[in-house]
Amino acid sequence: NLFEKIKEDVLPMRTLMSYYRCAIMEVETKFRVLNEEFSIEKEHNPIETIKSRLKSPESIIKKMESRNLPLTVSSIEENLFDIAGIRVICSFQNDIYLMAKYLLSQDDIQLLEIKDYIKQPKENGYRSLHLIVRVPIFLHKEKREVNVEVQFRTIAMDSWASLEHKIRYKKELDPETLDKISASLLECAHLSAELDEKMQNIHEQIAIK
Ligand code: 0O2
Repeated sequence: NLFEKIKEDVLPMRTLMSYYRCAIMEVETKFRVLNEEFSIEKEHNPIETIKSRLKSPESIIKKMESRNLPLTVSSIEENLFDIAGIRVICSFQNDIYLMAKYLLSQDDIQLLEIKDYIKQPKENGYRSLHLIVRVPIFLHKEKREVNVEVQFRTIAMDSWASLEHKIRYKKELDPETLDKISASLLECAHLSAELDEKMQNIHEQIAIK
């Protein structure tokens, strides 16, 4: 059991992971509610899919070790902000900002950090809107605030990121091939940004007011 590497009883770590699972449920529900409301009021589903993931014990330990942080439950809780991750795949780019705005306007949500890789894409072409939020979970004896990372992407941004992610872990590629692939990926990122913009424009033209 990997959790045994953590210098405490295994139970506190299991409990912490369970808090993150609960926080994922809370935030997912918030998005489902918003999508439901929009589908009735605006006849439009801003959210295509919601994908959630809990960071694996292997990745938690790897990240803590790479940062030379102590492997304790409290240090994990204080230093890692992406243990609970939610990816919201939106139909259009405007929906991303709308969903982010409505999430952040809820009075139980606290914003810790925002990274807008749509307005300022990463050098490799990566686009996405990242938020770190704190959300309360209600347990039988207490209320706990839990950190959740939310990544908003369009379908085009998401398929680009999945492909790039796969390539990043292909260690057997030689540097020359990797350079060519990276250049080609960057071109794809530009094309996908153009596609998102054009689709957004068409949607605005046909939108039911
Ligand atoms: P996984 O497996 O998705 O969890 P940090 O999270 O603190 O280590 P940073 O750079 O401060 O790193 O966070 P940032 O920029 O918010 O990015 C974190 C997550 O965004 C990554 O998590 C990816 O999910 C995604 N991401 C960021 N940049 C890229 C990119 O260039 N390509 C792809 N495909 N995804 C990216 P993890 O932990 O790397 O991976």
